[in-house]
Amino acid sequence: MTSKVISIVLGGGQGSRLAPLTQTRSKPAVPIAGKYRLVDIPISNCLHSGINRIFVLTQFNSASLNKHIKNTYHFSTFSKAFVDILAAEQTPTSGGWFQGTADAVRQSLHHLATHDFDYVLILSGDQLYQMDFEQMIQQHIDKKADISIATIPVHVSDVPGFGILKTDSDSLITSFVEKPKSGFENLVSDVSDEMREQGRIYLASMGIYIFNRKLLYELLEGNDNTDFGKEIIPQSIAGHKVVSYQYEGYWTDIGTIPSFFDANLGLTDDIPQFNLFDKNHIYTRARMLPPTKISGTHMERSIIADGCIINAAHIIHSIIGIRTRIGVASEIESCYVMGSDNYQTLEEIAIAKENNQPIMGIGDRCCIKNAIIDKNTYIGDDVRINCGDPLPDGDYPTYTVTDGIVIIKKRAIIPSGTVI
Ligand code: ADQ
Ligand code: ADP
Repeated sequence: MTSKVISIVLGGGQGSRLAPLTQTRSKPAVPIAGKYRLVDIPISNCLHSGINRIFVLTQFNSASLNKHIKNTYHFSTFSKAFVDILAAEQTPTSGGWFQGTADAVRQSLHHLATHDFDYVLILSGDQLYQMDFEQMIQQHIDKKADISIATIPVHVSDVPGFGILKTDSDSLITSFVEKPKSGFENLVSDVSDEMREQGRIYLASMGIYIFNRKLLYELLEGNDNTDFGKEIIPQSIAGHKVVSYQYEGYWTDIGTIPSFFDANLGLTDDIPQFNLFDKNHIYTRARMLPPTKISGTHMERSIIADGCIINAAHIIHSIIGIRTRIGVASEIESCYVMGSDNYQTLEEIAIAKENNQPIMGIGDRCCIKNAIIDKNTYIGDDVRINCGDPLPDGDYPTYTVTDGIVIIKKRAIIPSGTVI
């Protein structure tokens, strides 16, 4: 059944909500959880569901995304499996940037044409969840649906951020309003007791769709509708069988800095809602890094990736990404440190120290709280980041503050003694 499915991962528009993490890389390439990249989540869900023909649509291509996909997803030459990146491109019939989700798929349809498939599974690239798409496809076939939408019960406070819908007793979607701002009381759904107790009485679209092949072409060709949520889905309700596939597991949007930060740090919980240790684990690049070396550090609720050299005083409620170096007596609390792409040699470190320049990683006696430290940053000694009064939002050459979270930009050099 899944052999008849092609998956399209919507890798992101300009990614401005994740800026500055998306300043030099495309959104699917943004690192998460210390060693993965955003795109690994939808791809892993597909592979665990038996779907192995995957296109990743992205607004601009970055070397790191290409490299990551090329180095990670290898398939037998005897299988039809692939993970291909489709970046917005200029062709004789289109001008460049994708105008929205539907436009992105429209501009990519010609790449699908030569493949054998009956269904297209469309996924968002910025969500954290583990879902078996095989069950959703089975329901789509059993119910003879034209379009299926994965849905999840949400609280009233979340309603303005989602496509909200109502179904009949057979899961057929009878109304759909994209991100309603008011007057949505009539959209309350009949949910399970458990969901009602949690106040989750509205059904939201998860932005995960299955389309029958022929219908997808009909809906996208010959018009200039740009979005699934704003146009294609609401317009399809009347004339087509649009069915809800209800999901009640953990699912969260990670498209903004606060949600990205919370989702990452949430992984350090005792029993996190998103379980990295599940048997259906997330795939990523096998890097063959040395094991992490730690000395004199008190650690609580933290995840430390491979290849780190850590001498900090304490690390609490934090994720420390691959190849991170942290100097002596430093204190790290509620941080996501992404790590580095390479190590400095001992010689480079000695030269930097002679010249009083910071080495890659975090120096000695630093205090860093509530921060995201992007890759390949050089933070000197005695640096204090977000360890005083709450900071107002703002954007500066080496860092940005968003909702009280400090994001140190990729490759930033923060001289010794700096206070942010
Ligand atoms: P949003 O997530 O707000 O709502 P949108 O901004 O269209 O919708 O993004 C959907 C996905 O497509 C995201 O992963 C985004 O990065 C990606 N994307 C956006 N523009 C793109 C482009 N031009 N090219 C490539 N990828 C692009 C949608 C639905 C709602 C639903 C929520 C659930 O519209 O109905 O409730 O998802 O999160
Ligand atoms: P990201 O999107 O994570 O910021 P980049 O675009 O910098 O990543 O590319 C990351 C890849 O480039 C890594 O896999 C790493 O192997 C390589 N790379 C980046 N900088 C260096 C460097 N200074 N030396 C060696 N390899 C590097």
